[in-house]
Amino acid sequence: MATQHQLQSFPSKPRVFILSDISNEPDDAESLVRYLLYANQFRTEGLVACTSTWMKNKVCPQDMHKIINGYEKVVDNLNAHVHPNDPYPTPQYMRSLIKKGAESYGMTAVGPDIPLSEGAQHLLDSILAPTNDPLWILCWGGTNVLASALLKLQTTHSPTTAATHRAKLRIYTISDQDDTGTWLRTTYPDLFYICSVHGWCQYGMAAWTGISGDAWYGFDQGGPDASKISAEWIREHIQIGPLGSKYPDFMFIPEGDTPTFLYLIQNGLGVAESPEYGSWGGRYIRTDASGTGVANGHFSDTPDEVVGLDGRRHKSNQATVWRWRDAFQTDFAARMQWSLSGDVARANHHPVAVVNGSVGPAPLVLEVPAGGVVRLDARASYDPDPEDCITFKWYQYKDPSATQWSVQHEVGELGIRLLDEAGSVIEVTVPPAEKCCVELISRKAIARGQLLHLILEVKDNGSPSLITYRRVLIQATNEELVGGGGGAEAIGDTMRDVIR
Ligand SMILES: [Ca+2]
Ligand SMILES: [Ca+2]
Repeated sequence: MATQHQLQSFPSKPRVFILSDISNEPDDAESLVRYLLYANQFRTEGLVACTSTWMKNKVCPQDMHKIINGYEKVVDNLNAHVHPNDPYPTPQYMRSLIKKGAESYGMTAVGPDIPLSEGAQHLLDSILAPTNDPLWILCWGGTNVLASALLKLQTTHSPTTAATHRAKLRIYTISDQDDTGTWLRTTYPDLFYICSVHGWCQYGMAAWTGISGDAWYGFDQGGPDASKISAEWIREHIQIGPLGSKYPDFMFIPEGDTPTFLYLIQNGLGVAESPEYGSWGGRYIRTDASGTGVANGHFSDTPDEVVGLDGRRHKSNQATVWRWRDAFQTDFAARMQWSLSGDVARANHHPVAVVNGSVGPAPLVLEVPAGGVVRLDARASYDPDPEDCITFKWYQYKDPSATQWSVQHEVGELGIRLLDEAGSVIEVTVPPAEKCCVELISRKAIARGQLLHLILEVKDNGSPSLITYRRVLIQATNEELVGGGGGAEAIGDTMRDVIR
C-alpha cells in the first residue's frame, strides 16, 4: 500500500482567486467541482460570484455553497490520497471565501463614486496582502469585480504603489465576457493578462474551447478525441459520489472555464510564469513582444501543430489544449475516485518523476553547447502504488521554441537516443549551431540560441492510468560563434550585377 509520504508533493502553492458567473449555464459549476479536486495544490483566496454578458443583473453564490456542501462530504477521503504536507482546505475555509460581486453588468459597476461590492473588496484585500507572491485571478465570467478593485487601488494609492501591486497580478480570462476586459487592458497595459481576444462572442476562435468545443464549434475535425468529453463518459466517471453528483449535465460545451486552472496544475508540464511554454491550460504568447510597446502584459493565442486521432496534422490555437485532453480527463476521473473512498489501496496515485536526481514540478534547466550531448537519467522515478509499473516517453515540444509560424523551418531538432530498453536513460544531442544558434534573418551566429523543450512523461499502469511530466529546458549555447553565414546586411547585398 502506498504510504502517504511517498506521494507527490507541492513545495509551493500558487495563490488563486476565482471570479465566476456561475449559473449563467452549467459549466462554471462543473469547473468548480473539478477545481476542488485540485484545491490542495493551491492557496485559494477568493470565490466571487459575478455577472457577465450572459447573466447581467444577478450573481449566484448559492450554487458555490451547494458544491462546497458536496466537497464537505468527501474531503476526508481526498486527504487520504495526498501527501500529508498538502492537505485539502477545509470546507469551512472554502465557504468563507464565497462573496458576491456587483449585481450589475460590466462598467456600470466601475466608477470612482460607485462603492465596491463585497467581492471586489475581498479581491482588493488579496491584492494588498503583504506578500510578493503572484496572485492568479481566474476569470470565468465578466471582469468588473477586477476592474472595480483596480480602480479603487488606483484612486487610493500613489501611482508607484498601485503599479507595484498590479505587478503581482497574473490574470487568465476566458475571452472577454463584459465591457471591462478592453477597459482593463487599455487602462492598465502593464497587467499580466492571458486572454483570447476575438470578435464579440466568437468563442470558436478562442484557444480555451480546445477543452471540449470541437464538435460544437466545428474546429480541427478528426483531430481531437471526443470519447472522454461525452455525456456518457462524464456520467460514468465524473458524476459519481457526493461531489461528482454536483457536476451538472452540460448545455453547450463542458467546462469552458477550466483551462484557467489546468494552466496552474503542478504536474511538471507547465511553467506558470511562461504562458508560451504550453500546459494543460493551453499556450499563449505576447501580443507585442517588442518589449517597448504599451501592451507588454497581454498574452494571446498561438498554435500548436499536433497529430490528431485521424493521423493528420492539425495546427490551431485550440490544439494547444486538446492535445492534452486524454491526460487531463483521466486525471480528473482518477481524483473523483479518491473522493469515493479513503482506502488508498483501492485508488491510483501519480508517479513521481525524477530526472538526474531532480524532483518536483519545476523544469530542469540545462545549458548545452550546440552539437553537444547530454545524458538524462530518470531511473530514480517511481510509483507510490506498489503494484504499479511505470513507462517513460520522451519527446521534443517544438512549438514553444519558435518565434514564427513555421516551426519546422525554424526550430532545431533534438536527437533522442534510448540507452536502455525502458527508455529511462537517454542521450540527447543538441542540433548543430547553424540549426539553433543563428539569427533568423541575418544568419549571424549568436552565443545563446534556441531554448529547446524536451518533455518526459512518466506513466503508470494503474486504473485509470496517470501521467507525471518533467520538462527539460535545454538552452543551446555557441560561445565560439560558429555556424553563421549565408545572410547579408541588406537584401540588396545579395542582388547580382549582370553585365552583358
Ligand atoms: Ca463562465
Ligand atoms: Ca500509480
